[in-house]
Amino acid sequence: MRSTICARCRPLIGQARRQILRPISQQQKRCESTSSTSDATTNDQPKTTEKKKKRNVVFSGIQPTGIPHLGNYLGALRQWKKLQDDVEASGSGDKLLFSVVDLHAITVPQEASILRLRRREMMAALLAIGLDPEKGSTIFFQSSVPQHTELMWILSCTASMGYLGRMTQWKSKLAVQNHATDIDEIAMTNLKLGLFSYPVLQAADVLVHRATHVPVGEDQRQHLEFARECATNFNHTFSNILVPPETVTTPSPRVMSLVQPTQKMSKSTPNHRSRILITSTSNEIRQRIYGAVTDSEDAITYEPTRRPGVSNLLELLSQCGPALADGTRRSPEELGNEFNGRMWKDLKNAVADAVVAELEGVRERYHEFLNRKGGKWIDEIEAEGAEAARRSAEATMKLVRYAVGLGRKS
Ligand code: AQP
Repeated sequence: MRSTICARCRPLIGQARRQILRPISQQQKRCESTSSTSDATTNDQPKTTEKKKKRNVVFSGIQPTGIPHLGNYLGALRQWKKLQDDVEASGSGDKLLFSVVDLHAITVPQEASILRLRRREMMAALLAIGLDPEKGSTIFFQSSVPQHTELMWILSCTASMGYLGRMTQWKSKLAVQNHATDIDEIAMTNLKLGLFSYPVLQAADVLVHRATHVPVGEDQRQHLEFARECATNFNHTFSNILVPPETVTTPSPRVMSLVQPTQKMSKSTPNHRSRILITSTSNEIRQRIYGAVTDSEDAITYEPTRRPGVSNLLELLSQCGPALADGTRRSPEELGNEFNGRMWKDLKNAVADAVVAELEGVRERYHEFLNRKGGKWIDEIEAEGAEAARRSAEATMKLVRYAVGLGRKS
């Protein structure tokens, strides 16, 4: 597979190392000392020596609910690619698992033919941003690895309904107030078991591979805390098998909708003008940025609470604009000061140029990958990833089944 690291991305790699992998290496010692089973290398290979270096295992997922947008890219996918670059450069042998979490997607209604299409599109998108099985990333559909749902069931048998009831995600998907205690009957009827128990499946996704690190957006922190709780409960009840994962939050902020900047940019929001897709053309990107809702004030300032629209543009410029010589980025506050007193069109032009440059080549690679070998290439890549992921998950499940009393020692 050809190299997909564009010249613009290269200076960012060093920065990603500092921002993301520092916490991983700092935490590694702790993982080694607290868990006798966190070594993913030994999950599917015989142990040769106790002193063998423990490998980190990174797991993250994305729902196939549409082509990823700039928020998914800056909040997750770009970090995944940087982790891959770092693992490749350091030769650490850390294991990287990235899943298209299709079982999570069906917690809200999906049309079967569209979901089939979107799963493939998401695979093509992940490859187009530079994830590459030949560089150490295992990419697979969650539904191709039945061990995820098997572990989910086992964890469900000890997961507390009270804890799940306090989770915010199902409430926001049903438009129920976060603080609501007395949820009415209509909301309860609309609340499907799958949506309510979504965090248990998310916990299983991570725990079944004994992931040590999970890069997620801020909004997923609560679910990761729950996953840690599931692991600890299981280990206390049965045997010390599961690894409470560390959360690695991405340095990128939430990217907001371009038409309703108090809402996050989202794949499933009906208004297409609210988002920039990673496959948008340069013209589309420019149109979306020029049409972005700001406010009626003349000055350009960074004030996320009072002025979410202009602040979102300054964040995008900070994230997508060129990195400084030392690899750091100019802060949105600093950019706000620089653009204050200048015209709106100056800021919007600068943001559009930066986003176009950041996504350069992604669209072309996406279409090429989607159609390679008449569409079969994507299936082949997924099949290989799924096989590797099944091996990783089965190694854990053998231990789990035995600990619970469901399987024989092997
Ligand atoms: N607007 C955002 N800004 C920064 N990060 C974001 N993420 C999502 N939206 C933003 C991060 O993308 C990763 C994958 O997300 P997901 O597809 O699994 O679920 P989501 O958070 O529900 O994303 P969407 O785009 O809003 O999808 P729909 O519309 O289907 O619900 C996560 O790490 C997330 O934090």
